[in-house]
Amino acid sequence: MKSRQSKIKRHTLETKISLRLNLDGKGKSKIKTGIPFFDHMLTLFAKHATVDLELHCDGDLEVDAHHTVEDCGIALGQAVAAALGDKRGIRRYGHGFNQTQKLTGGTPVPLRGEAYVPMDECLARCVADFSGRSFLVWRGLNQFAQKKISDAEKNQDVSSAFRFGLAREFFQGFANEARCNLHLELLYGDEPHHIVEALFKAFARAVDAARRHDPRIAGQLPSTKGKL
Ligand SMILES: [Mn+2]
Repeated sequence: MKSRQSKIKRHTLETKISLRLNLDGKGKSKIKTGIPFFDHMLTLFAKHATVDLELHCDGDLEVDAHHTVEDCGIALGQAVAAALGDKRGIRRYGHGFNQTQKLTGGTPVPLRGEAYVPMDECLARCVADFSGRSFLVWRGLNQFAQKKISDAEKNQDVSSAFRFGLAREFFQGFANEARCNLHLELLYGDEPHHIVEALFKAFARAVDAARRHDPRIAGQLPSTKGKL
């Protein structure tokens, strides 16, 4: 089966993004967004989703990180949608639970679709459905919402800025453009770097599970509607 690839160029007055994605890659990446913490998140997304990702963003960081983070989410969503193509033969859902399944030949194979990811004291869950409909559910981070933070917290490190709002902008942009249903939940956790990293890793694992081909439904759409 040939690998599913896409290329996105997205230029606005706020950001200039070029992105190449191989959905059937090996986890290699080359990321440069101008925000080292965000590079770290996208690098581990490629690694844990086992996709190849090249992303370069020249954004208006003199304003702040907002446009860069949101627009990279948009571009990645567009790239995933383009690479998935007509979605024939894919599993479609990234599971949020452990499951065993009988694949062709009758051998029970544990799915790698469990998208609960721990990160020290944190546990994050992501469940995705590349349904053609956009919806983001964002739970468990209300106590970390922008409106609740103190001035001291506003001036913490970059991972704090992500925890207090930027990460949500990324995932909203992704869900809109990949036309997927994305449920992200922080079950518990405290340290900002860990929280954001656990969310990105859970997201990666859910995408990994959902984009895979299931040999039992080769060539078929995973939907009773006839369209996804
Ligand atoms: Mn880290």
